[in-house]
Amino acid sequence: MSTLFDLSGRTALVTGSARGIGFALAQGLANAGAAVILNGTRADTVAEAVARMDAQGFAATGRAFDVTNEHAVADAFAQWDHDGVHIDILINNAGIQFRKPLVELELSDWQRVIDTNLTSAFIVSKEAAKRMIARGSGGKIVNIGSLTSEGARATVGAYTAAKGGIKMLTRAMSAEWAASNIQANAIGPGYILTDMNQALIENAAFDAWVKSSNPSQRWGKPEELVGTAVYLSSSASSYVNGQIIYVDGGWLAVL
Ligand code: GCO
Repeated sequence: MSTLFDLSGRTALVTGSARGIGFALAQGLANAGAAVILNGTRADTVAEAVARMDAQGFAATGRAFDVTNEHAVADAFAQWDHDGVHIDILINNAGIQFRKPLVELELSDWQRVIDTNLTSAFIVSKEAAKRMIARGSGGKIVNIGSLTSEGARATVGAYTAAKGGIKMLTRAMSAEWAASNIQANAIGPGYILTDMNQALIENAAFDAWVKSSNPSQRWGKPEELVGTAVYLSSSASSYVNGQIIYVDGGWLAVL
């Protein structure tokens, strides 16, 4: 049973992993034995995160690049090719939130959210999958969705469209890549205690809504997503494809 979830000998790239959910997932995959590559847009925050991982005894490296820029992504993979680094597990976690009613939303803000939360998963997964297929080694792709992959909330329209797209892009990846032994799945976090949600956490009415809307009656913690991420990154999910697993305290299960 222990080998079923063992990630030893595998290399995992986690996008947007200098903090928050991404950093928690990076820690969890490293704890399961993976050699983890952290990513973010800023070299200083990536370096700080790598240092934190090192201090915990985890095998981690980092590479700062913009996951919305196909040339930057191609350059990153070319460097890994040169260094003999093979990405076996890709966690597409990079994401931003931008809260504004649709009628007030600038196209530039819409595009930035779509690019970061959805298009980046296409760009990075394309480079990773091309190599997994060429190596004949298969691989794991785990996309990070949201409750908004299923339902909408006012003022987060661009985010909702992107996360809905993540659910269907995950299925599209399965349709094309499952035959190459690549399992593409998604995790749909509920409301998690992260910096991105700080304004919501501090809003008494929103906090009460979150706690009354899920039967666990609380916010989730980033580390509570790790088990599902390790499962979907491991041999334990070798026949699971195109799924989105909601880690939401039961939110979507109840009326
Ligand atoms: C919001 C939040 C949500 C959560 C999460 C819920 O403004 O409603 O940011 O989007 O982050 O995605 O699953």
